[in-house]
Amino acid sequence: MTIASDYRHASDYQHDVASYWNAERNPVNLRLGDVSGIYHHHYGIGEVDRSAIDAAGEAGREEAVIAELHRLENAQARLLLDNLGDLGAGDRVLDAGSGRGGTSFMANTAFGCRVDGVSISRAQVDFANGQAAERGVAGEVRFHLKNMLDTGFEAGAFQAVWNNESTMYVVLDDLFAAHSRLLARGGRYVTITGCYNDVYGLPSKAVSSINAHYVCDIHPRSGYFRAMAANRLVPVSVIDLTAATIPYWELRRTSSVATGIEDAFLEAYHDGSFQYLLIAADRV
Ligand code: SAH
Ligand code: GPP
Ligand code: MG
Repeated sequence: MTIASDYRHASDYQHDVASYWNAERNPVNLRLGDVSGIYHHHYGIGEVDRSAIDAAGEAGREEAVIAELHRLENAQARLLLDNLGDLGAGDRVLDAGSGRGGTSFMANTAFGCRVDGVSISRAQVDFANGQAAERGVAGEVRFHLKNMLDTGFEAGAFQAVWNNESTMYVVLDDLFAAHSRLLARGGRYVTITGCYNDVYGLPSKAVSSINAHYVCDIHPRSGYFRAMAANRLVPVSVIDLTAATIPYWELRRTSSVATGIEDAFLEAYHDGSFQYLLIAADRV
């Protein structure tokens, strides 16, 4: 498969991002997904439940840690969904940068709504559509190989749009212009994202290592609010999840599925150069 034939209008950078995700098979994502059949590419929030890990004993520790990391990643997606507002079976929602589809399936289960997910990676789109068929929801949850900056979907067609850890791959002004066009008036936008802290200054060494690791470009916190204001998106809640995500990283750091990026996240969160935020906004 050539990425270029899939993706004629992508920039060279977007080809690199697609290559990363087409090749990605990290146990930290696949083994966690295997726990319940919901596959995520985002991090976790909440306190670690030590009781399940301790009860498992030495022989069961590895599996118990993996199940616990998965539970914390599910909790992250649950919080995002809780901020989408009242949605029902008649609504249509967009998962922008949908990965292997985990948050999309959770949204469909929670609200009965129709979900469109878009990813720049052919392998991810195929994986997620396979999951939709297996789960018997292919008529309601569909994944598309599309650039989230240029989906071609009809203007105003979506009651809600979210980015779960996918804003750091695009220019925010372009992203929010696209979302503003797709959202119905009164619709809701939610992102959970890592951003660098304007008070620290520019990206720290640890933030720069995270960028290099994932081929992404973490934005400053202020960039979100500026680009939202310019695109008819009015913040209704902002939650600093930094303290809530640290236990996930501490547990992951000592687990069998650590990838080596854990210390950069912990350093960046502890030195104040980086923050994990949820931002919800209304399309006015
Ligand atoms: N939201 C998912 C996946 C996050 S990983 C989850 O929470 O599990 C980041 C995702 O952004 C990947 O699926 C990647 O393919 C996607 N992505 C990056 N740039 C993109 C673009 N320009 N258009 C669409 N998807 C993009
Ligand atoms: C995806 O998670 C990582 C990102 C979308 C990019 C960086 C996110 C920030 C908040 C900065 P993953 O689950 O694929 O990563 P890993 O393989 O490390 O678990
Ligand atoms: Mg992961």
